[in-house]
Parts: sequence; C-alpha cells; structure tokens
Amino acid sequence: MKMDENALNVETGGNLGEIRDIAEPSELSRVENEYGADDIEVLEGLEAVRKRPGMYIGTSGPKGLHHLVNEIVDNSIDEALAGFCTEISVKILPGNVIEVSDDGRGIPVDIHAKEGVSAATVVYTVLHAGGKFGGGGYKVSGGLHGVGASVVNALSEWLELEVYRGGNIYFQKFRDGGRYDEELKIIGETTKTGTKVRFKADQTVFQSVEYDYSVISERMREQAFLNGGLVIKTADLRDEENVKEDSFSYEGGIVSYIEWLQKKRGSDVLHRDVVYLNGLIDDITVEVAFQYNNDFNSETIRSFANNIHTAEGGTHEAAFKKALNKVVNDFVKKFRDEESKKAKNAKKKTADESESQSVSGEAIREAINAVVSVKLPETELEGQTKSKLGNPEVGPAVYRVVSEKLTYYFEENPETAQIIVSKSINSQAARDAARKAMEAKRKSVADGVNLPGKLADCYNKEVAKTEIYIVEGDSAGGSAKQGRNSEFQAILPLWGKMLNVEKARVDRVYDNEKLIPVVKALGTGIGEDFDLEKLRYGRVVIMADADVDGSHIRTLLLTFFFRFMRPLIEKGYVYIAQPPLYNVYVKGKPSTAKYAFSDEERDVFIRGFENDDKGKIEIQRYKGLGEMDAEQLWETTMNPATRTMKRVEMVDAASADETFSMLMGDKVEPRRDFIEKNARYVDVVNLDI
Ligand code: 28F
Repeated sequence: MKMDENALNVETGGNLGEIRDIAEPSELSRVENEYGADDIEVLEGLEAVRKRPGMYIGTSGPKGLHHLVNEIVDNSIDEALAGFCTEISVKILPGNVIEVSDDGRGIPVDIHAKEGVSAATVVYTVLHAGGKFGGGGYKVSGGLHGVGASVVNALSEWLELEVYRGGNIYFQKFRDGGRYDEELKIIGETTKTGTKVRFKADQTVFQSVEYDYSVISERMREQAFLNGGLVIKTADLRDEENVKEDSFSYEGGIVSYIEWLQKKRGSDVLHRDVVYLNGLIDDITVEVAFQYNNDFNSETIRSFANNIHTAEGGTHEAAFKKALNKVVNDFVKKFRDEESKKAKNAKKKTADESESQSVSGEAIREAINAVVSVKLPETELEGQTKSKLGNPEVGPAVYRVVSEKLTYYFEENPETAQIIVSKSINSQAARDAARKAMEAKRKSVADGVNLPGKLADCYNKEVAKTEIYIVEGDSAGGSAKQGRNSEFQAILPLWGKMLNVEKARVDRVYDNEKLIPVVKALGTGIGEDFDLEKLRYGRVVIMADADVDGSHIRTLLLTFFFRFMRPLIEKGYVYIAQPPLYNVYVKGKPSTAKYAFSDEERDVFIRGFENDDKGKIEIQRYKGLGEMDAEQLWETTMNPATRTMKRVEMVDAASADETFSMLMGDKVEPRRDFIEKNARYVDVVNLDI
C-alpha cells in the first residue's frame, strides 16, 4: 500500500539513491535570432531560469510542475491579502493547460519607466519583479516563494495574459519561455477588473506535464482556510466525460481548518469548541486555532507565514509553544491550589509531592491539533527547504497574543480550561509512569551486547557500507539469508504479533516481541532515547510480500518508525525493497526469465517473446518472497547492481501524522474516505488493523 503521497513520499530511484537530473541546458532548444537585441536583457533573466530550472522551482518532477500553479495563484492571493480580490479560479484545461483568474484590480498597464514596457509585461518577464506592494501590503510571494510569475513564463511553451482594468481588456501572448512579438494591447472593453493567465508548461523542462487535480484542489482548500472568506474555485476540464469541480470558501478561516483536520483524521475531540486567538501587534497579524483530541500519541502543529506553510517551524511556532506552556501551567497551578484547598476543608490528606511539579511541554501538546498563522510585510525564510520562519520580531508578538488571549479565553471558558488542564496533568502522570516502566525494560534493550537471536549480521562494520533487511516471515528470511551478500547485508526475519503502536505509549513497545528485535538490531533506542549516531547500518530496508499481508507489515513498521524512530525516516535511512511481481519466461527454458515489476513491464516482455516463442510463454505471478529461490531474490531484489529500491521520504510531518492517525487509528470512516480518494494508489489492503 502506498502511503498518502503527500505524507510519505517514496522516491523511486533507478539504482539506489539515483536522483534524476534536471533537464540539461543542451536539451533546452533556443534559436538565437528570434528576437531583437533590445529584448536581450529582458530574456537574459528568463534564460537563466530555463538553463537551471531546479534553482527556481526545486525539481523538474511533479512538485516542480505543481509549483508553477502556486506561483501564479500566489499573485492572486497577494491581491486578496491586499483586500482587492474576493474570488480566484484555477482550471486544468484540455492539454494540461492551466488557467488562473482573479477579480483583483488587474496588473497595472502603465509603461514602466526603467523597462520601457507595461508593468504587466514586467511582472511576467523580469525575474523577482514580485516587489508589488512595497510597504504596507502583505506578500505571500516573499523569499524563495516569490520568484514570481516570470519563472512560470520562462518554463512555459506559451503563456497568455489578460488584464481587466480601467474599462479595457488588455492581452499579451508569450511563447518559448517568455519571448513576445507584440506588446500588451487592448482587445476589448469590460466593466470588470482582474487578471487572467493561461499557460502550458514546457515539456522539454518537466518530466511530465500531467497535473494531479487533487494536489491542486487540496492546496487551494488550504489557501481558502488561511484566507477566511476568500472563494477559490477549482476545476478539471481535461475529460469532458468526467469533469471535476470544487469551490472552497471558509468564513471560519483557520477554525474551519482545525474542524476539517479533526474530521479527516477521525479523532474524538476532547472539547467541542476550537480555541481561536488573534491579535495585531505592530504590523504583524497573529492567528492561532487549536483543539485537543484523543490521539495522545501525536501532536500536530501546522504553521504558516503569509500563507506559506513553514513545515520547518520557526519563531512563530516556538513562541506559540512557549506561551501555551506558560498559560497551561498557570492554570495547572491554580487548579491544584483549588484542589488542595478543598482537600484541607474536607480534612483529606493533601496531594503527594509529584503534584507540585509543572507539566512538560510535550505532555501539554500531546493530542493537540493546532494552526499558527502569521502575516507580516517581509518574511525571512531559512532552513533546509526555506520553510523555517526566521523573523525575530515575530516571536514576542506571538508570545504576547497567545499568553494574553489564552489566559482570557480560559477565564471565559472554565470548562475547556479544566479539560485541557486535567488532560495535561494526566498525560504527565502517564508519561512519568511509562518512563518508570521503561527504565527497567530499556536496560535490557539498550545494552547492545545481546543482539536478537534471529539476526544474521554482516561482516563489514563500516555502518555507511552496510544495510539491514527486515523481512516478513521465516521462509523469505531463509532465502534472503542464503541469497544475500553477507559482507554488507544483514537479515532480520520478523516473527510474532506486531503491536499497532498508533495507540501505544512507549513502554508498551518494550513488551512487543516483534518490535524489540528491530530496536536491538538497529541499536538506536526509541522515542526520547533515540540516538541516530548509534544506528548500526547505513540503510534499513523493509522487504515484505507485494500482497495484502506485506502491505500490512510495511505500514505497521512505517508507523513504528514514524512514531518512535522518526529521524530514521526524516534522514532518509528507510527503504522499501521492490521484489518483482512476475517472472516471464519461455516454457522449459528458465534461462530466458525476465522479471517484471509492473503489469505494463510484464506485457512488454510478453510481446518481446511473442515473435519466436509464440504460445510457449509462462507467466509466474509472485504471491510472496518465499516463492523465489535465493538466487532469484538476490538478482531481482537485493543485488545493488540490478535492484530497485524506494527510499521513504517524509515531506511534511503534520500530514504524515494525520495519515498515520487516520490509517492506524480506530475510526473506520476516515480510512474508507482515504481509500475512496486514493483508490488508484492503494491496492487492496485490509485496513481494519
Ligand atoms: C492569475 C494571476 O497575477 N494577479 C495580480 C495584481 C495587482 C497589482 C499588481 C498584480 C505594481 C507595479 C508591480 C494593481 N493595482 N493573477 C495575478 N494582480 N500585480 S498580479 O501590481 C504589480 C506591481 O508592478 C496591483 C495596484 N497595485 C497593485
């Protein structure tokens, strides 16, 4: 079963770790003499984009392609943030042409002093022309995200721009990466205002120009949550037999966002109300919404700066956590004072000393689902993927809004305060108990001398050169042990009942006969003890059958890694072995064996054999690894020279968290929705785990 593509991306490489290159400059065709000398400086900038698209949009894969849509939409969102746009429309037209339109003011058309062409032409042909609103307005397109519309133009076969402004309709057509033969010109009259853009992404730049409607619509939904009241319509018009249309508008803004996230993950909420706090300090707008649920194993905080998802957090998120910690502990203290007063009156013994401790941030944030959204004139984005907010001034602003407004909210809503305080105290107590229980068991696990009995270790002790296969079942384990290269490949066959850790505290993991051998073999410890430095192998490969049971064990192991050994996934150590699905060969001639990893590949092999060995073609469908002998398993799945492995990548912890809670939790409803929505990805998996 494929995890939710957004949550855990599995990068399909050729050989291990091979990442496809961005299109080579030589592949990008350019005819020198197609435009006059005076355009050269305009196109120079766009030329740089066409030479190295990866510098501007990250990858030439699907993420880069969909980023083009975001760049154009962000211009419309800016117009909404400035208060001039109420409706945005995003359509996928036949031929994978994208059309985005807004009812904003329309890009100015006056001639730009420096460039000598209209401002609209500048916005779409000069790099980083995103300096649209100067001071005062908020720009979504700040930092990396603001390379602006000109990058889209540079990476498009063609782009058409329409501006509705001042009673006129203006039009300009660009082609081959931003070139144009005619200036912006009036083509009609109108009473409307706004901007409309159509573009066709360049097939020589992108591996595929096939858009995924759900990726576009889900991001537009998120943008509608972040801009309460804004209407965003999306449509997929590529197949007139199967038109898809959605309209997103949430008056409730991020409160609606929390309600939707809770419904999607299928959690039971602990208090009905969504706590909503907001404030404006200097030129920083702060909005926070949160609600607790019963998923004590996960804290989900999504943060945004000018609608940009700051997946790596930053000053806003840190300040939110700090303020939440402060206010909840203030109320824990108040709650305990009242308790002890009551106890005294009732002449009962006073509470034991543990109750005087404050409650930890982790305990307070357990089972919280929160959105933190700030808007400010200039975002400073840092971090590996430029998604960490750096602005220092934002911290104190968020801290003040949350500490003041949450104190007020708790005073106005004592029952909600009571629920959150009690939950925090109980979480702290449960964590303390689990820690005590774990202490005893951890020693036996952490002490590396007793490796699991069934581990067939490898000889090479240079961690980076080694890999461990975690294999489901003794028969596959047997073939893997036989077929492997014991110099650098270790095998750990799994056995026993796997614990679904989604609902388990860390101490339960220490009791599970299936998981402990994995923990011991990897050597890192789990949870708060996890130490990546102690990892005993350079790669951790999950090798399970391609059938329902295999999907089951794969998902359970991924959940375990995600919940208790998350850096293993974050740092890209976890892989999924790809055994073949079919063996296609000529009857009686096993040496003609061709291994197919998909139905399409199988059919190619069949056609390949057709001409000389018609009718004597055998097709073996592998149900499980155990059906392959050691030699076949080595050749097809373990030999670095011939195998394909998928590296498990975690794009966004919050949505991975959501996915695991929904998939592994105890609610059937959200799982069914997930399967219906993702059916084309999810092979039949019995999810009633
Ligand atoms: C479908 C894509 O690109 N919408 C846009 C505007 C509005 C203004 C603007 C854009 C000013 C001079 C830089 C209008 N009136 N949708 C869009 N809507 N850009 S892009 O200004 C551009 C700057 O050049 C706008 C007054 N101020 C700003």
